[in-house]
Amino acid sequence: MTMDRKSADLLAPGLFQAVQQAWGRKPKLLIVDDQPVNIQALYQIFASDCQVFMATSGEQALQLCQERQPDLVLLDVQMPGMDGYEVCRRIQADARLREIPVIFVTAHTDAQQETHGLGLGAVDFIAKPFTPAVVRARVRTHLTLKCQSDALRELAFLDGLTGVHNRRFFDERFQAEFQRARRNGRSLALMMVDVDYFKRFNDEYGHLAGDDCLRRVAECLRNLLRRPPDLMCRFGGEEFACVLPETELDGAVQVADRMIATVQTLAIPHKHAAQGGVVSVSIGLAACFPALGGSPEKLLAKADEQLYAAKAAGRARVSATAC
Ligand code: GH3
Ligand code: MG
Repeated sequence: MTMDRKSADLLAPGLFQAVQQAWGRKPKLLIVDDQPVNIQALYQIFASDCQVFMATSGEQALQLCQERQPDLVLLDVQMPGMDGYEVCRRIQADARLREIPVIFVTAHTDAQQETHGLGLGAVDFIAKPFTPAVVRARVRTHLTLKCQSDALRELAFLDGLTGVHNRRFFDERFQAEFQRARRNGRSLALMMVDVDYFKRFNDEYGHLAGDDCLRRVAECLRNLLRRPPDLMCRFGGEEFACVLPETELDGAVQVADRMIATVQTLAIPHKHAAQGGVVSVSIGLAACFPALGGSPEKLLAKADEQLYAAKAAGRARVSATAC
């Protein structure tokens, strides 16, 4: 097969290199068409640059979206059963899916149809029969945009000082983890971790030293939470919240003890410390089985109560309750 220079460039390996680098993996592309021959044609264009998933019906497309979280969907409009418009509407209606860009690939591209599809939230239209170079170029553009918006979203959930997740992220994820624990009948533990006598630390060493201390404590806590579903964030000021899914009270107490000990081994000098002349933390811990009742707010209030108890009992310790 001969190829002119331009299409050879477009088929060169590494077409999505920048995107691939940012994500640390190949982009995930879902191709939806009821005609396998159309899927095959699109597959050949992307097979080497993307991880490609294929669906021949709307229902299958939605299922793959849930299971695989593709980065982009190439969606046929006319399909028996659920058509492409309905698939797009359902993707937009689902909070877990709505960030996935949808490009319609259709033989019927009059202005009215395009307006309708774009109104449903699609990002682009490609006319059939398509030109491979055009399809590649459009997909590349929209994958790049998706990559950039993912990065911005991630940034919006990070705390600027410490680099750990922020309160906004906690609010979303804590609710979601509580519901998940309720559904699967597992225990959920919440820890509130607070730096001891931090006001005195700032007064003694200055705010910049205080900021540096918070960064080091945050990094230390984060390194101690190793299971993938564990979540740690800066709750506010010198207070951090840790959510430990599928963890019962005993296990969480062990993690808390390790946190307290490890923060002390950072050996950050603190003239007015609770113990040993170095910065320490106190931890309030509460664990519950959401399937038996309760609410995220109640669990948070319990962990807070325990934090006050740990402070009142002398600081640099954990106080815990099952609820
Ligand atoms: P306790 O042991 O009872 O927790 O006492 P504390 O002094 O740690 O608690 P308090 O709530 O009285 O003071 C918290 C201090 O944390 C006050 C505030 O200036 C400081 N702080 C909050 N956020 C930051 C920050 O981002 N940087 C710095 N340097 N200080 C902060
Ligand atoms: Mg404090």
